[in-house]
Amino acid sequence: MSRIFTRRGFIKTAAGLTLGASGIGAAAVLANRYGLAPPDGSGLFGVEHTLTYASQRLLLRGQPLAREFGREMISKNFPAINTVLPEDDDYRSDMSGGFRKWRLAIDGMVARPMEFSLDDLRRYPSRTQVTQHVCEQGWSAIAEWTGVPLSLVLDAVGISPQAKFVFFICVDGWWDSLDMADALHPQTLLTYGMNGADLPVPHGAPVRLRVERQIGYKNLKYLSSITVADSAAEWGEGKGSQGAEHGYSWYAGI
Ligand SMILES: Nc1nc2c(c(=O)[nH]1)N[C@H]1C(S)=C(S)[C@@H](COP(=O)(O)O)O[C@H]1N2
Ligand SMILES: [Mo]
Repeated sequence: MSRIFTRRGFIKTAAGLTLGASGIGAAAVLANRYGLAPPDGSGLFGVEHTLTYASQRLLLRGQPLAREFGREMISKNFPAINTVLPEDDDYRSDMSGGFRKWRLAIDGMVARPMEFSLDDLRRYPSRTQVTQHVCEQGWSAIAEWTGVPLSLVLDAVGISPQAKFVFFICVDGWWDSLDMADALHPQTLLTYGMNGADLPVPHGAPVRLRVERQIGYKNLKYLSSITVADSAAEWGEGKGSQGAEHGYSWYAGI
């Protein structure tokens, strides 16, 4: 008996020492084992990204909602930044035609790859939410967003149980991804309406992503296709987003 206890004590102490000495490395290993490692979790800022992501994911396990506001809080001036009109010729001609030709393809690890027109998306139950957009460049603004919860569309195409990421590609070449927790979060919308009107072109028409618990740059504008995947390795440098290749954190929770 006592030998077993001693042995347990030894294991505990050893584990404690290891954690003390290289707690950060051990945390990264644990995060990996429990699926809490972000795609940009290696390299110079990898440990920091992993710790942020893993702790946010544990804290937010119950999928709490981001704060919503009353309509009276809607900002009079909501800036439009970066791309405000994609250069793509097809986009521009489609824009003149009221986006009748626009299609959102969803493929990858899904049972039924599909293409959705704007009308197709509008036929799904919609959600409207007044939320605050926070840009990493130091401004924030509140708007009302209307769209179809991404989870409904992912249900329609039937995502594989192995799916880990949802990748988004935009007309202007931006691309990024979400983990399944954010992809299936009830406030994550394929957004076609802003402040009671059609989503304006400078804000990403015809359809943009709203992902309310992450910072501005994750809210992709001008969506053109979506791919469901079980790994980020095949995408660019494997860090999960274009931004992560330029030093922005893949996971940007707020
Ligand atoms: N496709 C695409 N998505 C994008 C951007 C962009 O330039 N292109 N800019 C990002 C950034 S940094 C922010 S803050 C918001 C800006 O959205 P807004 O122009 O509607 O304010 O969109 C994000 N999504
Ligand atoms: Mo931003």
